[in-house]
Amino acid sequence: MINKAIFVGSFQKLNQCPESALTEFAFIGRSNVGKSSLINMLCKVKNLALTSSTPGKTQLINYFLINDTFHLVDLPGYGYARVSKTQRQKWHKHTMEYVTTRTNLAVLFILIDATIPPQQIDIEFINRMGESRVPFVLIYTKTDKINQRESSKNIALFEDKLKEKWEELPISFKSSAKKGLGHKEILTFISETLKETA
Ligand SMILES: Nc1nc2c(ncn2[C@@H]2O[C@H](COP(=O)(O)OP(=O)(O)O)[C@@H](O)[C@H]2O)c(=O)[nH]1
Ligand SMILES: [Mg+2]
Repeated sequence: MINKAIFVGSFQKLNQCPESALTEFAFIGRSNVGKSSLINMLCKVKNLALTSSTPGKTQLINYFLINDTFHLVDLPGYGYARVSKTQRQKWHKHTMEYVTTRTNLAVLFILIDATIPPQQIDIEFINRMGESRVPFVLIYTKTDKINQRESSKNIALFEDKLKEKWEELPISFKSSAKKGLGHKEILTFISETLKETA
C-alpha cells in the first residue's frame, strides 16, 4: 500500500515544519518504544527513519512524504531520564505545540511498549492528549519480544489504568516491527482516515 516513501527533513519546531496542506499522521511515545522502527516497517524501508539503541537521541520532528499524498511524522520521544531539564522543557513546548495546534494532523499514534507493565508517564501523556482533544490511537509495540500471554496481560493492565479516567477505550493496534505485525491493520486505518478527511 505504501509504494513511495521519501524523507522530507528534520525540524526543531512547529513554525519550521513544511507549509503543506497534506494530511499528517504522527508517532509519539517514550524514547526507545519503537517509533522509528514502526515507521520503517510500515514503509518497508529499512533505514528511512533512523532507529537507535541509544534512547533520547532524536530531538527533532522528522517528516516523511508517503505516496506523494500524506505525511508520516516521527516526533521526539518523551520520558528519557538522561536529558537535561531545559531539553525536556523544550521538548514539551515544541511537541505540545505541534500536537495541539497542527491543523492537518489527522491522528496521533501513541506507542506503548507491550513488553513492560503500565508506565505512569504514558498514562499521563494520554490523559493530557484526551483533555486537549487531540485525536489519538494507541499502538502496542514489540509484541514479538515476549509471549502473547505476557503482552496481553500488560495491555489489559494498561487498559485498566485508562479506564480509571476514560469511559471508552481508544482504538488500539498491536505491532511488531521485527515481524511486520500490524502492518496491514495500521495502513488500512490510515487509508480509511484519508478517505474521511478527503
Ligand atoms: N524485538 C523488537 N525490537 C524492536 C521493535 N521495535 C523497535 N525495537 C528495538 O527497540 C530499539 C528502539 O527502537 P527505535 O525505533 O529507535 O525507537 P524510538 O526511539 O521510539 O524511535 C531498537 O533497538 C529497535 O531495534 C520490535 O517490534 N521488536
Ligand atoms: Mg526514533
